[in-house]
Amino acid sequence: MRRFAPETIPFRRLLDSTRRWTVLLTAAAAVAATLTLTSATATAAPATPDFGAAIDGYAAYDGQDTCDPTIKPGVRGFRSLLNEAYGTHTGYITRECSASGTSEHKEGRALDYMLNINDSGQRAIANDILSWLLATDRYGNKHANARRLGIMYMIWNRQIWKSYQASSGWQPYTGNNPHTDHIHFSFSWKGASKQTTWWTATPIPETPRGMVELAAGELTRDGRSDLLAVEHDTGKLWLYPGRARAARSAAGPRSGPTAGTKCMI
Ligand SMILES: [Ca+2]
Ligand SMILES: [Zn+2]
Repeated sequence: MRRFAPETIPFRRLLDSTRRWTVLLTAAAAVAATLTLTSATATAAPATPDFGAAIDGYAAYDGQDTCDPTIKPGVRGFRSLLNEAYGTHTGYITRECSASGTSEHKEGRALDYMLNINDSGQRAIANDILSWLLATDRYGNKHANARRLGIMYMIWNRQIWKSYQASSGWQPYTGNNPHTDHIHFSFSWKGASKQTTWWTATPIPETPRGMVELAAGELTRDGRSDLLAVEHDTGKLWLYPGRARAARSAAGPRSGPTAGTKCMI
C-alpha cells in the first residue's frame, strides 16, 4: 500500500487561510536550505526518515541510581535498527544488580554492541554507526540521530562521546575496559522509553520522482508532517499530506501524481 499519496486537499484553501504567508515563507526557507546544506549521512546506515527540523535537545547526564535490569524498548529498538542495517551482531543490554560499579546496563538502558576494532569489517561498521549517529542533518541539526534516539554517551576505542558535553567531541576514555571489542551506548530515560523524536515524530513524506521539494513541515494542522512539491515537467504544485507514523523505511516506494489526484494550482 502506498504510504504517501497526493490527496485532494485544495491548495487554494490552504492559501486562503491566515497561514498563507507562513506557508510561502516556509517554502522559501526550505528552498534556501536545500541549496545551501548537504547531508553527511553514512552509506550503510540504518534507514533514516526525514523527521523535519524539530529535534530533541541533548540528553543530560542521568546515571544509574536504581536497579531494574529489564530491557527497555528504546534500547531494544536501537539494537534492532543496527542489526537490520549491518547484520546481526551480539548486543548485551542488561547486567545483574550484584555486579560492581555504576552502569546503565543495570537499568536496561545501555547496549554493548559487539564489534572488534581489529577486524577491518567490524571496524568499518563501528565507524559507520558512529558517523550516522553524529552527522548533521539537512536542517543543520548537529548529532541529529544521537539526539533523536536519546543517546546519553557512548564509548569506543578509548574514547567517549558525551551528549552533555557534545561541543567537546570525542574525549579520552581511561576506564579499565578500552572498548575495542564493542561500542557501549547509554540512553537517557526518554530515549530508553521511546519518548524521543526518532520514535514519536511523523516523518515528512518522501519527495516523489519528478517532483522538486518546496517545503516540508506541518502544513495541514493534523499533527503530521507534510510535503509541498512542484512537478518538474509541468510546474504544477502538489501537497502531500503526511499520514504514516514513524515508518522506518526512508527508501520505500515512492508515489508520484496519479490519475484521480488533484493538482492544486
Ligand atoms: Ca499535516
Ligand atoms: Zn556497556
